Amino acid sequence: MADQPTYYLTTPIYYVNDAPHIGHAYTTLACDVLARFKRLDGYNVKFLTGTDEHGQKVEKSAEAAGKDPQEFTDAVSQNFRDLADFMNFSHDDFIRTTEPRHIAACQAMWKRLEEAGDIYLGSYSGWYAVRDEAFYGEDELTKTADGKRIAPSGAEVEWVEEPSYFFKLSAWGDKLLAFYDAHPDFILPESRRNEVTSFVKGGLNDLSVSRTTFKWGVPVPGDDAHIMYVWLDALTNYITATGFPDEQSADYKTFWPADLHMVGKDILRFHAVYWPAFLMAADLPLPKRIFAHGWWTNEGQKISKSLGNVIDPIELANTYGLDQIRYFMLREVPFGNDGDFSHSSMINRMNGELANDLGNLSQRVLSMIAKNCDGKVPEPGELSDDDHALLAQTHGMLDKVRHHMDRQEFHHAIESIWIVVRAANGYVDHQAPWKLRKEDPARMLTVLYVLAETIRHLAILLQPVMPQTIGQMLDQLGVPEDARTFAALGEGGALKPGAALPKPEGVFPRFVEEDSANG
Ligand code: ME8
Repeated sequence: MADQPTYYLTTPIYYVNDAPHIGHAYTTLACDVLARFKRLDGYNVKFLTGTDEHGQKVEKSAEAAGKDPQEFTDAVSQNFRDLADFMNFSHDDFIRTTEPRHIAACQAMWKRLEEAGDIYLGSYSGWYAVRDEAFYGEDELTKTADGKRIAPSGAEVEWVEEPSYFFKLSAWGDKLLAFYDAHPDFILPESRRNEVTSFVKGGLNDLSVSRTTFKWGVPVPGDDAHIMYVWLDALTNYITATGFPDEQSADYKTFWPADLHMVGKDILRFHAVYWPAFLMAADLPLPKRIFAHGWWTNEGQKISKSLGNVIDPIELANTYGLDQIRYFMLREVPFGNDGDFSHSSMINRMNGELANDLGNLSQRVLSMIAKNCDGKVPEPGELSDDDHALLAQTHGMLDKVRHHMDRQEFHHAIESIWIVVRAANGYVDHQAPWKLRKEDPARMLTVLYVLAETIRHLAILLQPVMPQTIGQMLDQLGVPEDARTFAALGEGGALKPGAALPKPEGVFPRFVEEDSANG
């Protein structure tokens, strides 16, 4: 389709120094839900994720594991791909920064910056945190009792002195500020935008963009003694995946600039300051949005390997169900804020909202249809005011959900759906179709039809969040695979009275405590 709208979204590429955990799964999940939503809404979507495999931190981790860096990154990167499959992520491409396509793109990017006159040779002396792969000014650091210097992220810094190429970041401050001004939705949420703006207003220093004291990275073109700073290398992945430096490639033309770079708040500065400055200097178009989400803690504590409280998404999904945790992560915390994981809130959401609100609604209605309508979609009669009222809410959902999804307000998107779930439950209680069975069977058929149509809408809109379980729900409603897009929400896709339905089965079990012992 020539005029099909397009949408390109990316996750951060994760460092391969460590096993993937819930934080990585969270960012990619948010992108997965959005990618699925856009596809169902008719977009040609490109959804990119991957692994960041160069730099001192990865080199050190490989060394500690007694492995050659390539062998090490091959193994850890595979863990990230396995997690993505396990989580049912629908990425279209998985990029690794050690791939030849990416090394070529990085070197092309370097040359453009150099030709633009934005790179010069100097020497760096200052503080560097390997954990963050970031340079810090003395004024940003705090000192511990034993004299160590600590970056705001909590990472320890070390003194570095070496020849280095610099990027003239200082020359881009005003242009960045003008860009933020002209594009008020470039950085979301708004509080993060303010943070970035005041950082840039404070004045930018030139950025050291090459290192000479280790080898694990992309060589600087024309000067093999230097390797490119890992963040310049890593950020370039977003454009590599579109075929850059071939600006004539179909993917580049279709998808660059990206619609959304989704990141955690820890790496906002790299995405909202450095990356746009590199792109401006290289005379390339800038992405449309950087969204920085919040940070998860575990039962109130920072998640860290040293505290031994890292949450393994696989374990969690084995306990509660994959779609249950997908739902929980996007429902529990207003997207953008920090959030706390606790088993009790997980169980509350799972039992209260999935098993009770949604699961019971669908199970009640479908079993009444199975029992009282011969297992066929009932034939509605004339609609009452109550029927019209519920259907109006049902039909109004898509616009609301779309509005929130376009601003990455996943929690509001889900709430817009849940308003209708609750309204439908209220309608069941009020209409009491089980009583109508004897008193007014024709009215019962109408009520069950209105409910089945409402459930069809709810399910179609919930597919991005819980693709597997909701797929089963749509199977039970007899909705064909090709009638599950948002275009099919309209009358053309409505349930056909008389169509036979399969035997209903509950898809959202309650969590009972013994399950944890078994699972
Ligand atoms: O920073 N809560 O990679 P990284 C929420 N390679 N999100 C979390 C989280 C938590 N507790 N922990 C991690 C890097 N994340 C670079 C990125 S991009 C060009 C290069 C998520 O492996 C969150 O998205 O340290 C965060 O930004 C990212 O993982 C950091 O991943």
